[in-house]
Amino acid sequence: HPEQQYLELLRRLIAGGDLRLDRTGVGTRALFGYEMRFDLARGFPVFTTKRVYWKTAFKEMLWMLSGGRNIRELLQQNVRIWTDWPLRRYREETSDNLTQTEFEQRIVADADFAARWGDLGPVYGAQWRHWKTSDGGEIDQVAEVLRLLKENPSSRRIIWDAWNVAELDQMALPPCHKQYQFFVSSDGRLSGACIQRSVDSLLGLPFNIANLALVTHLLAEQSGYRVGEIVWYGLDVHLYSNHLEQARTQLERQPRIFPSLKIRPGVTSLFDYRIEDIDLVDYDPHPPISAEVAV
Ligand code: DHF
Ligand code: TMP
Repeated sequence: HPEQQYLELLRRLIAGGDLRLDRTGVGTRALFGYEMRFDLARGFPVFTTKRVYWKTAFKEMLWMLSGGRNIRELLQQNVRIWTDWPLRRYREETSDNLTQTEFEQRIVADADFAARWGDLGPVYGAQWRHWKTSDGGEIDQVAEVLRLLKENPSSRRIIWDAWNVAELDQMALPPCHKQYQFFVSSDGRLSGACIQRSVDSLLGLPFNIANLALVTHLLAEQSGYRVGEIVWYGLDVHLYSNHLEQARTQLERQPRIFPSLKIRPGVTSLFDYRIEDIDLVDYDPHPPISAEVAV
């Protein structure tokens, strides 16, 4: 089963990961460099050995594709995975001790408050869609990828990149999944790859794989190709020390058959997709496993 690639990673991290103290102070077991490949014709790679909240992940991907950088648009759809970082900044800079829920409600209710405190800086969406040029213009890298897929599919430059060195210091977190590249094979299949510099193997990674697969499907749909593979490269791939038990639980489980992705036909632009247009059918995972995210 293709999910064994992921379980093998967890096994290696538990058995032989290098123990290192990290930025968050939690501590990780880490290895440097890991590759996984999934043939999208064999099902949609959303892991089954725990429930992955794929709708939350997909909403995050659509938000990035829209150029989003404020958590308000996520919270309006009940997506809370990015709240911790702006909340920490708010608490530090105001010494106001709002609860997470109070902070989130205020972001949704008050547009001015959201503009001041909900902004993550020029993160993924901002770089993908609005990379700033030195002459004051901007580049839509995603539109450029779509153009190349249609006009020059053998190009070796079908890339978008979020690692904007000059703006890293303005971002709530520097990009983790920092570069995407696409490839059209001679039989008309689109493959997508992602390079991820830093990988939370328990929490972030299942979302990152599902989102790489989703965006590859959506690009294929919009440019008239069938889907090929996704290829994922992680560099600092780690397991937080407070995720060890969860990883062991997951390793006791047998992977199940992958679901399939259904995209509503007739959406004419990549940027018009809404979550209602996308569904996963026959997803039958093992129960959820909860874990704390390191901030
Ligand atoms: N920091 C760290 N330390 N790890 C991350 O994975 C991470 N990911 C970020 C931002 N910063 C991060 C953005 N993506 C969750 C999943 C993805 C994500 C952030 C958080 C998460 O907590 N997932 C839980 C709950 C999902 C939910 O509430 O819907 C999960 O069980 O998958
Ligand atoms: P870092 O900036 O110190 O590397 O911390 C970022 C942490 O967030 C790290 O554990 C990787 C994790 N992460 C993911 O795994 N996937 C993601 O999509 C994001 C945003 C973060």
